[in-house]
Amino acid sequence: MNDSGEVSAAFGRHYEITLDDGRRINGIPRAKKSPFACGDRVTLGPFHDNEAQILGHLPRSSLLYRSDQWKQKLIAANATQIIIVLATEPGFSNELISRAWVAALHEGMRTILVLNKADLADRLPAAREQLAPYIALGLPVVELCAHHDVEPLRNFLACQVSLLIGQSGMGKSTLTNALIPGAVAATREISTALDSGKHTTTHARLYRIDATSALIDSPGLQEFGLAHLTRGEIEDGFVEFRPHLGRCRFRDCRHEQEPDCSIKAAVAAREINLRRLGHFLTIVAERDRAKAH
Ligand SMILES: Nc1nc2c(ncn2[C@@H]2O[C@H](COP(=O)(O)OP(=O)(O)OP(=O)(O)O)[C@@H](O)[C@H]2O)c(=O)[nH]1
Ligand SMILES: [Mg+2]
Ligand SMILES: [Zn+2]
Repeated sequence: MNDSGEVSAAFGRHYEITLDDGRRINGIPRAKKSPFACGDRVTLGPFHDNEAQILGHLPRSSLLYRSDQWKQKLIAANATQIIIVLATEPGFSNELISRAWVAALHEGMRTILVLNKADLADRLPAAREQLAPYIALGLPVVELCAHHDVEPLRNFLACQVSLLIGQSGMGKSTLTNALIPGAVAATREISTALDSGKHTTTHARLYRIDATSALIDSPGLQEFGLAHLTRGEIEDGFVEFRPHLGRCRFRDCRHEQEPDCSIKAAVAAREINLRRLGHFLTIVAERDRAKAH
């Protein structure tokens, strides 16, 4: 039987594999294109020193990725939930929350929001207000300060493979270091302060907590293209649309300018947030442009 292991870090062209006995080796994909992601269970060829070829991956329970018209970027495999990390400062994008949530729903993953940097008290009310539409839709929001107390999040990690995801500078790596004993993920303090526009984390890394739970820290992202999803799949990701779907006058209604559109009626009745409809229309339009190429 071949050796197997788990991808614990994805560097693009090569991977760190943690073997079942805890040893770490360097995994090299056979093809130039490397179709593996952090969290993948992989089978390995013979070892040479500390290196082995990756023969393939086992079936995945989930695969989170983003894509535009040119390429797709794997984020993590086998994660059971995403934790979208937001902060009182710098500002965050609601559209990115909607996009990540759509992607997670499509993969059958749970979504949790963390509002970090709660210590910046003067920014807290505005951030809370910005999150109100998501709270109304039932997404759990955990407010905390990664520098002082991460306990509010710990209960959410049990028996889950959790992926920390979000824009750069929100505090994903700071959270990781606080949650995982011995973790030394680089945070903004350690990387050069001059490079303020740069992402501090450059590759995804998985930290095993125990046999059934793990935490994945990932690089900050600005974009979350969903070109790989169909229009219907994107629609499914807007949970508040569900009671209204199939009730528009036209079966192929795009919920734009059509008459008797039940989604627009729901917006007028304040049952659907206008901004969320905006996110939906933007994502679908972008996806259609990508497919047209
Ligand atoms: N005031 C305050 N600052 C925080 C808190 N958590 C993190 N920070 C700071 O926010 C900055 C960014 O933190 P990182 O953990 O590097 O952010 P990241 O999300 O991992 O960023 P990328 O790796 O670039 O995606 C650092 O200067 C942290 O010290 C917090 O709870 N309160
Ligand atoms: Mg980081
Ligand atoms: Zn409609």
